[in-house]
Amino acid sequence: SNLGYDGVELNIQDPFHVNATNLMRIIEKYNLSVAAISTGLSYLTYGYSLSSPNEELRGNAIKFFKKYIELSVELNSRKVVIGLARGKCNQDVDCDKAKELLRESLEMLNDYARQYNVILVFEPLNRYETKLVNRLNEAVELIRDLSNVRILLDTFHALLEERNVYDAIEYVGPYLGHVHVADSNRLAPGLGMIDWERVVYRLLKVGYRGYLSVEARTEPSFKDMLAISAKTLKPLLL
Ligand code: LER
Ligand code: MN
Repeated sequence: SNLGYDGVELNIQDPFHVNATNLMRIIEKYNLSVAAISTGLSYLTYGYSLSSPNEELRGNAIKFFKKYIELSVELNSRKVVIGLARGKCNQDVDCDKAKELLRESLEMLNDYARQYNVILVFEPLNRYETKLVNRLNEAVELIRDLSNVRILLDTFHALLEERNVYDAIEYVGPYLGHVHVADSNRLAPGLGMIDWERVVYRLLKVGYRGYLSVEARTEPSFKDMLAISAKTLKPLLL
């Protein structure tokens, strides 16, 4: 908060083991809000994925996401990220089948999110992290008829997968629910090749008024990364 941030995105491994009241007290003490809850650690730690062919793992992923949705209300965020927890596909797990299962899970969670007035934000990830939904148009196809699922655009992933990150913002504008920012090398915005003035211009053009959630490598240090990101982005937002 000293560096000028308004919020924090929380990466929560297990939503059943969080003291929301305590957490909220700490966050408010620093005058911050919860920008979103990210969920990838649940997949990395327990293997729970929304597209898993293993019913038990998929069922646990759904249980976790229902709890993430409830937690996002308690933390006054109402935004839950679906990134790595969508799962993966490869030679063993057929991509079309995985996509079908993912879609089923999304429909179920969409209904649950609607009851709680929460938005799920689905994040296309680059091909080196998963083969299951890399591009924005694929993601839009998947979620366009779901009332409570929107797209999370991560500038780093978009740079690797889209023809042009600036046009991509404009394309996804009508579905945009959240934004992760990192530069072309995943360092802090300002330390790579992305033109941040153009990014912000397009975001404003499509009417995006949400958070720019910094998700960059903590180099040269966590604090420096945050300071550099703020120095690059804040002047563009005033
Ligand atoms: C999550 O938001 C993300 O961008 C992934 O690259 C994490 O592995
Ligand atoms: Mn991201």
